[in-house]
Amino acid sequence: MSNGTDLKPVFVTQPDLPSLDEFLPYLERIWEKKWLTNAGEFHQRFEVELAKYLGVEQLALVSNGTLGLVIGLQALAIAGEVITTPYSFVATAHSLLWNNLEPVFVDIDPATCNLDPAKIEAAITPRTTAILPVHCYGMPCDIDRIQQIADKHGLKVIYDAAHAFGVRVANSSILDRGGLSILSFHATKVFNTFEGGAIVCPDAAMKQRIDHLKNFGFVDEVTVAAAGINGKMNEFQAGLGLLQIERVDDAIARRKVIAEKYRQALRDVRGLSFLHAASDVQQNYSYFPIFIDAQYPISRDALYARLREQGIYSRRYFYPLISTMPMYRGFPSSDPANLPVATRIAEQVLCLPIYPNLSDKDLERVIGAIRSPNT
Ligand code: T4K
Repeated sequence: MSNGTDLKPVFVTQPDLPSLDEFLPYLERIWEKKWLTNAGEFHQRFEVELAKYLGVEQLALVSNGTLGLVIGLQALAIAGEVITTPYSFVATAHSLLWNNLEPVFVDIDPATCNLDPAKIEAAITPRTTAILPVHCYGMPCDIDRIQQIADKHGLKVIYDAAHAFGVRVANSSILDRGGLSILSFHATKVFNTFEGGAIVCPDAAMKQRIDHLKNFGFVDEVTVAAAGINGKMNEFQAGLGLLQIERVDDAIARRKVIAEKYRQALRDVRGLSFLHAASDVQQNYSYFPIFIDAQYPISRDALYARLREQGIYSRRYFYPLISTMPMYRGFPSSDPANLPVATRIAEQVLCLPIYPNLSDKDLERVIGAIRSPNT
């Protein structure tokens, strides 16, 4: 990609991968056994080892996070209206449309960029059956308050935890809260298997239901229990996943160094602000969003363009808001007057490059470009 400079492009993220030498034995084993997918040996091992790593009881691997959401909603038999956030990647709301469900958008809390629990109850109607919150940027939602509201109104909770790999609060995983949590292992995520994902389940019965749903509904060779889909993870992905478990702690540690460097170097810049995690949150540093207000010398979009000219490809996650997209803007809850915080934050956010291989030199270059946007 040409960026008008001789410098190597710096993307918002870059996948963390083992060496080819490390992956070769996995490939050789797949070629030798000729068992490529459908609950192969790597798939079985990866499910067990990943659950252990994450500190959860049960999980079902899936081919990507989006299908994880679609299948999770089916597994919980969600119907009617679902309360969710407009401030996310489109897959969150798309999973509702793929299940013929109506999204009801509720505004976010500016301190976390997650669903604002104080605004959820006003959006509940007799047709509401579930809440689909997102742990945006891996910042934990207010899980306890959301659960209280859900219990009071008899609603299910399904977390989009695509950004929340390994996130813990008070030393306990956030992934086994609510009914189900869906992870993404897409190339751009903290933990990647090229494409991939997992559904964290509360018990073996739910895992079995999901295992059927992700395999066309097959219970055995001749019994199809549900109109399932093909959401299976293959052996290539699972083998890579096994290897990635060994690497992810180091990857998160390097991300933490980068995040702290950004905070340190940018904290005195007028017009910039950051999110702050509570002290008991063990973060994964999956994204580094900054928020740009009128006190910064140039607008958010001007900074985005200025960085691109210098080969720095930051991203405006999550602009535009899902509720403004053509397939969503007709829903009553999509009215911007209903979503003032999300509307403002979407205009202010810029996610900076953060990934283990980001060199100190490139990091300094990004920091310099933000500190002096007019040079
Ligand atoms: N829920 C939430 C909250 C999500 O954020 C996502 C996905 C999902 C659900 C769905 O999960 P999956 O079905 O994807 O498992 C990216 C990702 O494609 C998407 O997975 C992710 N969220 C979203 C936040 O970001 P794009 O359209 O921004 O990706 P793209 O291709 O522009 O990549 C961004 C940058 O990453 C590139 O500029 C360069 C770098 N990159 C990307 C790829 C694909 C690489 O260096 N190598 C690569 O292979 O959506």
